[in-house]
Amino acid sequence: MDELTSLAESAGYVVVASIEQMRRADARFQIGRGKAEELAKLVKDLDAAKIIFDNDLKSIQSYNLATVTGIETIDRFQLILEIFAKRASTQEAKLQIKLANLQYQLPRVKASVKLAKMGERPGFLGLGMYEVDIHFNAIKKQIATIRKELKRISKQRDLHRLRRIESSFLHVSLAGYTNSGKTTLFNALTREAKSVNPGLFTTLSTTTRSVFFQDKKALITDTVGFIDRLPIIMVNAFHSTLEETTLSDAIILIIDFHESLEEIKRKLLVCLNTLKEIGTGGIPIITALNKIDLLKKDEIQEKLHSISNDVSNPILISALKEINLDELKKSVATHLGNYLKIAFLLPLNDSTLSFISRLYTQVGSLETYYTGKEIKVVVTASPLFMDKINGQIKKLEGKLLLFNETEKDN
Ligand SMILES: Nc1nc2c(ncn2[C@@H]2O[C@H](COP(=O)(O)OP(=O)(O)OP(=O)(O)O)[C@@H](O)[C@H]2O)c(=O)[nH]1
Ligand SMILES: [Mg+2]
Repeated sequence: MDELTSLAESAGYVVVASIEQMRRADARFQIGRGKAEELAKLVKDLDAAKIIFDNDLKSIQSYNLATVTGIETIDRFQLILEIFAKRASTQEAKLQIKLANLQYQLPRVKASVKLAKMGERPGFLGLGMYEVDIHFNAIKKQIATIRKELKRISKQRDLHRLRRIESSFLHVSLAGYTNSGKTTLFNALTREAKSVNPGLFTTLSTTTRSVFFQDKKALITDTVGFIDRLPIIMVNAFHSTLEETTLSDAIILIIDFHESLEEIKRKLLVCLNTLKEIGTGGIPIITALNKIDLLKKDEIQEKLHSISNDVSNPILISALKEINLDELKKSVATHLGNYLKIAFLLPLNDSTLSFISRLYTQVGSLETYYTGKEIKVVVTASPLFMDKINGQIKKLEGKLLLFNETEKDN
């Protein structure tokens, strides 16, 4: 219920009351008939404008609840959709949300068609049976169009990604529950000023910048946060965004360590499961326990002890106060593959010069020494990229130098 409150506030609502009931779901109202009437009275007394259910509502249930209480009733999924719709800034995110929304509507329209056919509920949104069919087909058509458009955008992204894989850099992704501090850490590491907010789902699209993890320059990506019980439609809609994470060399998993132990464990599990679901097996995960500036020393130790079975070698940090970030960088660096350093001689000509100027933009470090007819190049890059450089050296009729040789010469 606390999380539902946070979600509601992130969507811009002011929560005036909250009620709970333990029982088997009622087919008509989700809650019991008596509770529904109690709810109606509460709505009237408090002059509330909307009811938000934590449980999923069937369309007939929200319809019945609206009839009894006189105001609109939505469920957690619709609430998350509202937040996403509000925050979406890129065209892709907007389309992803539209798709999730339409997919949510589709089976509900079907139910309404069924109701209309049984004559229980004439029409849907004031539509007749025939119009409901038209409505249903229109939604299906829209879904197909959006899918196509998203595919086109994702193809562009693939190209982008391919270029990134082809570049010599290592990649680090930030992952974690929504509001854990991913963007704050991203900003601290990159000296960026991306929007940070106490609300949930501030970040919906991905941003990539370069950062040094000790001597290893890597690209770091900030992206959308995870949440418990995110419906599969939503996960699918954001698939391509989350996919970025599956292509990284290391993942920094950020946990809000200021929360209760119960919440820490719950969210940790959600994150690890989500990571598994999107297919990050084999990628090293470095766990950063964030917001330690809000905790006392003995509190930290106590909590650390309680989760020692759940995470190995966590790093305690404060992204906001920039505490222990060097320690975190060190840990990431040890998990990242090693860059290699090679040196080679190339004949000085136009092809060589254009190769070198391209190389400048692709590698972490590049030094050149001119020696009359030849040019000596010393490069640091990922092992995969070295193979490609080797190919080019052969093509340009250059010569690979043993590394010791270059050091002596220098
Ligand atoms: N005290 C404290 N607050 C922090 C720290 N790191 C982040 N915060 C706060 O936590 C809130 C969420 O931070 P964000 O960086 O937006 O979190 P996020 O994980 O990117 O969240 P979403 O993009 O919404 O999923 C903000 O109010 C931050 O100021 C920290 O180390 N200490
Ligand atoms: Mg963020």
